[in-house]
Amino acid sequence: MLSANVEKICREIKSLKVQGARNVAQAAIRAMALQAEESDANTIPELKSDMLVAADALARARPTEPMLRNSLRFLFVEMGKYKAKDLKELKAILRQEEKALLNRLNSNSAKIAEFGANEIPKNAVILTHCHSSTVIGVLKRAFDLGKNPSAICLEARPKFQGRITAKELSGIGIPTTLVVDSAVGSVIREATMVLVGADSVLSTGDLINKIGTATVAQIAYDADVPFLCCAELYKFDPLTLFGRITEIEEREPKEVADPKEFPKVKIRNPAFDRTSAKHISAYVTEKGVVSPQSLLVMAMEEFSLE
Ligand code: RUB
Repeated sequence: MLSANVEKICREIKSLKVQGARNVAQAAIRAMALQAEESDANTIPELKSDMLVAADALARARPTEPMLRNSLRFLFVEMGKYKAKDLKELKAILRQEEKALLNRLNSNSAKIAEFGANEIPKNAVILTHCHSSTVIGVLKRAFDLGKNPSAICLEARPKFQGRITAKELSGIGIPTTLVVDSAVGSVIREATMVLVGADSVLSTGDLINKIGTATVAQIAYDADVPFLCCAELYKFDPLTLFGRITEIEEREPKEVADPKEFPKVKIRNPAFDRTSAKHISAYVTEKGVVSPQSLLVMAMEEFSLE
């Protein structure tokens, strides 16, 4: 049975109270440990079945998030390596694996921050879209290294996550400008480079990220402004190697406008879009800065698919 706390975390992920691929994956990893603690299972098979129910509910909370699915899969693979003698031992193993995985994600994030900051020239103007904790980490590191970056944030309609980015960056001390999404064409030539995060990276090297990212990339490409995506390998969706079509999450129309005010209008709210690899200058990963084509090779190693 799903624990009440895990149900709450699923609701928070669905409602975007917890947002951004990394934050969602971290919340899901913690939720799995909570499920184990709060389960009323009496046997190991019962507990494992509860864990599967929790994993399924968490994965469904945001369908466009391979980092979430890869993290859950990793926990099950690790759990399968041990032969726990009783429930107490299995729960202890889970707690240990939860901590190990969270530490690993933090260490990946620090490596991306280092590699990304190296790519940023002094006094650069970085244009960014939506809210990516990974991009914030890169900019903070560049700031700490004395590179004096400044930022232009697109606000990311309809949920305005770009405003969170603007608040966080200005809070660090980075000079920050906030503009509406449709201003991207007007400000792109003021930018030294574009940095965005990733929800999913496909076997083609294409990127799935917040709606509007594909347009930003196209505009950056036409203006000759480098477009970099900061993403750890856990964002790679291995199922796309086998022909899986990435499902783009369609969220509630009311996030865009009140349907009662538009009775004869169909309101749509696709949350993400697909940026072609040809518009992506490079991916900044925990293993270094690579072309979209090389990312596949590294991801295959990571997932032992070679
Ligand atoms: C957030 C978004 C972010 C990625 C990467 O969308 O598109 O760019 O999730 O974030 P939403 P991070 O607000 O709909 O979740 O780098 O923190 O993983």
